[in-house]
Amino acid sequence: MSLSEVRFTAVDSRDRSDWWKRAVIYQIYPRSFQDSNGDGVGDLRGIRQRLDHLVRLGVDVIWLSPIYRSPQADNGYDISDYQDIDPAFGDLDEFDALLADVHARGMKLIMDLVVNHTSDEHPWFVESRSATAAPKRDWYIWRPPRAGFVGGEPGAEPNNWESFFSGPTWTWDERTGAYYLHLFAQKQPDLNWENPEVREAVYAMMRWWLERGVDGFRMDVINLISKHPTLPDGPVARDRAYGDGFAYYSAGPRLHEYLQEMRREVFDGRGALLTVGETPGVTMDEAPLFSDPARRELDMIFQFEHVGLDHTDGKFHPRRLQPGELAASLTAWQDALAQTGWNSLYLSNHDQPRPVTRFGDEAWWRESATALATVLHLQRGTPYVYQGEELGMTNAPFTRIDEYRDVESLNHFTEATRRGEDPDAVMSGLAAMSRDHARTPVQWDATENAGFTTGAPWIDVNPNHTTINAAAQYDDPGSVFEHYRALIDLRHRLPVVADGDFTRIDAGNPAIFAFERALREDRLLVIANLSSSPVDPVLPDELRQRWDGSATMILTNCGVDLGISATLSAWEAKVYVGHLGKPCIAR
Ligand code: TEU
Repeated sequence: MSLSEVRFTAVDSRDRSDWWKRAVIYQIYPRSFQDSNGDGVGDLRGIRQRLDHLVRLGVDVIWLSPIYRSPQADNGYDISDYQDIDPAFGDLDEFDALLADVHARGMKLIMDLVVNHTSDEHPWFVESRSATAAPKRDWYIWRPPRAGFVGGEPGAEPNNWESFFSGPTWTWDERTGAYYLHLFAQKQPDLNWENPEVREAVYAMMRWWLERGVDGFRMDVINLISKHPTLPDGPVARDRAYGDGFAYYSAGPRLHEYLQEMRREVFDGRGALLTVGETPGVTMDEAPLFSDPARRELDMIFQFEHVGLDHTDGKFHPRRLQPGELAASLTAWQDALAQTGWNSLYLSNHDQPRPVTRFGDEAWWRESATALATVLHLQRGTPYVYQGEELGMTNAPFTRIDEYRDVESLNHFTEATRRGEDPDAVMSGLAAMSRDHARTPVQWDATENAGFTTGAPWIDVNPNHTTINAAAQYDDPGSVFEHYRALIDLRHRLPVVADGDFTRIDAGNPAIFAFERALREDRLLVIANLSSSPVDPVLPDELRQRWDGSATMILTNCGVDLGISATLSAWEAKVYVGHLGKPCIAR
């Protein structure tokens, strides 16, 4: 039976303020999406040229990584003008044209909001660093050297925190004889959210974008905007020069106050918008505080547990996951937000390695890419597709440091080798975990540079674009792209996908991720083998009795249906619909 023959409980989604529960969001990293002018860097006009790819895929919302004016020290996450477009990407007229094109196709567009920090070239920081008496001095976080030290000498930093991008979080500024805080690169000074003028300036900028017509924001490291007022030292791991300040710079005492204030000042009374917070390190206890609708903060957040499972001594010393670890983590988050709050579902973004390489198996490329997508998209939450994921793009085969571009990777290489780590070992860490794996250009076709640019791309195109590319996958019913399209279609058509409860099913083997979704009488059953060997599911009797004979398979990455208890081949995934009571679910 095909999906079009199955009828489900109708849920009226008009006027739903939580419309985003049935939406799928597509992240564009503009620098690597499509170049239109041959300079090797993707741009806004390039995005406009490729919008039909997104229409074909069926996504509802585009999240645009930063396109604001920026020195590009962190590829645009270092903003020097929040109300202008970087010339590398276009200008405000081109942006308006893009927004109009997106809206004309029935999609929405959300912007990346990077307000934990600015660029050091932002006029606010230029003024702040100019004099201790400057009116904007207090817009950033300035501190004197540690007592007993002379500013600029080793160990004189105000505290021992290590930056996300290696080295201390403090940079000495000779002119005014003080250190400024930067949790990320030196060129990304942290704003002082304690200062009400800073908050008002941010809110005014956000209102300006909403008035221009954007549909919401993805908020970069939003759980880091409130710091512990005394900025205490963090614990120091063995053999490390710096401490971990996470407990003191994340989830600070005023975080939720700021988010509630932002909601009132920016979003109230504006209709169908979307807000999603990026919250690294957030715990299951904290998560509902952000996305409980009654608290009036954000619609949903990105948690990081499953993308940290393979870290050992930091992200650049990864390990291969054991069967079942990924599913256990995702299940725990389903359970944590079952009653209150809402999950953002993702396997990748511009900061993470490619999921088919990391969580799947390139030897089972198509099967593992589609199995991972199946278990992700059919959970409760809002799925995010990162550009190229829908094509099963893989990690880059980089072997030399000069192939990498990312400030995090380059700083890590310098710091780790300076500390005495074996350069080959450092290169293996990058080969597994560098953010650049997500940033190689989208593989549109098999031509030179994959159809991304007619010039020299800013980062190398993956040579496997000759086989892995969009043109080869359109209309091929077995392709990764068509599988993603089918999953997105299921969310739009079946209310049980968007709104149903989630229950993990123990299928007798940790490699199997099986779960059931339920909404009133509608049921959905997902059974997937997340391993490269065949496995026999042992399903609970109660489940078999309920499903055997009545299960209708509506999607598979394998082609055959031998029933819900059949042996699963490597990375096989299948989806069944069923019901309680009536043979077919009528509205
Ligand atoms: O990332 C913040 C973050 O915590 C990570 O995803 C980060 O990239 C990783 O921990 C480094 O190992 C956000 C953006 O997504 C990222 O691209 C920016 O570089 C960062 O904030 C600073 O704006």
